[in-house]
Amino acid sequence: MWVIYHKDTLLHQTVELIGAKLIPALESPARIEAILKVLEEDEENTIQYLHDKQNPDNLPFPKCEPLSHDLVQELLTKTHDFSYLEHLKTAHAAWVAQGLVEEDDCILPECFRPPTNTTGSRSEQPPEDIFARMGYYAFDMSSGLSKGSWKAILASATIAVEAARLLTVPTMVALQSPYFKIQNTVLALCRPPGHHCDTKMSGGYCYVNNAVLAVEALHHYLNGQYPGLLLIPKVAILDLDFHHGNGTQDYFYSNSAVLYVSIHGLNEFPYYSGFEEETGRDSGRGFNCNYPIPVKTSAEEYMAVLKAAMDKIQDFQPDFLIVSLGFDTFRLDPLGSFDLDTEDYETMARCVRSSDELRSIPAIIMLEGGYVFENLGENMKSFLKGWKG
Ligand code: Q9C
Ligand code: ZN
Repeated sequence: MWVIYHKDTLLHQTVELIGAKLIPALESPARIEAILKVLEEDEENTIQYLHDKQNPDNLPFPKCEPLSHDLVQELLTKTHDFSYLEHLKTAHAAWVAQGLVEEDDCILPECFRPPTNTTGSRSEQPPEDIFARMGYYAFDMSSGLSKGSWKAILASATIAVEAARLLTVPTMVALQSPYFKIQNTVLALCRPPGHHCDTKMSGGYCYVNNAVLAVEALHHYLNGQYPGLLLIPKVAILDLDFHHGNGTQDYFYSNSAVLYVSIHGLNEFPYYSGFEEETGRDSGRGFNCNYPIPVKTSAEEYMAVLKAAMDKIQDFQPDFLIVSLGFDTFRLDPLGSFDLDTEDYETMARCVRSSDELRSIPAIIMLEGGYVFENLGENMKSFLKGWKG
């Protein structure tokens, strides 16, 4: 398995408000460290350490557009609000400069923008006050910023773009390098996660939507390969995180070239989306599919729903598949309530790859949530075992 990792993803470290308690955020660097450790133990994995400047293009691809950081910026600006990105980049340092916090503290929103405030154009604007702005650009209290957050957010985005690059390259080099013919999956160790983030609001530990970026990056790389043609690939996004990916759904809601399918906890965070009747808008109608399932759902019940979701995806005949993979469906997860155990991830992945057709779709497995870091490595290993078949 190709795995993409960047050590800057570890730099983001915050606190969050759960109940009435301020605690170190459950979404922690230890999550990535735990997964990486297990992946490094298996020599069948090819791990690309993206931060390795000595060897920035350490893959044996003869002719392909190298990863460009300008491109990551360009795609970020295309998919997210410009002043939101500026905010993410500068807010922490601005608070420190104004003496509101110490450098090692993290910052949290305090006053949110009331959605019913429609008295005038001023209320639509970000507040002048840097302190207040934190609440304009967030929808909950699990989206704090620390000193290293922006670097981590950027690394996470870069991983998503790199995953798309690696996936589109093989179509070009397959004939020269037979090894890549069988290589149709990239595992993107993104952190922070992305699926709750829309174009201008962080929340649920998400700051930039990595799945959205990956789709845009696929467009970029494919069209670079075949200049003169406009290729609009069909992309299916399968969201297996315990929580509904409101940001991803939102971005593609009117888009018929992207099918969003999500299985998630019923009446759980983020609370205001993920219902069955959300099926898409305008030409995107029919290309959004939510499977909210009740708490305590057993592995057997879960797999039946997943089978239905995979039928839907197979009917769509996608050119690419992005799996937004969260391990907060694990039975011990503090933020989830399904009854899935480590071996069930193997079954889950087998189900995603259960036909020749499904197996042939080039895929990005993209990390979203999952908070029991002690089990994350084994759960990922189990999923990859099922994926390889
Ligand atoms: N009482 C992801 O898994 N807090 N985000 C929920 C419920 C936010 C989860 C609190 C959970 C966010 C990517
Ligand atoms: Zn989640």
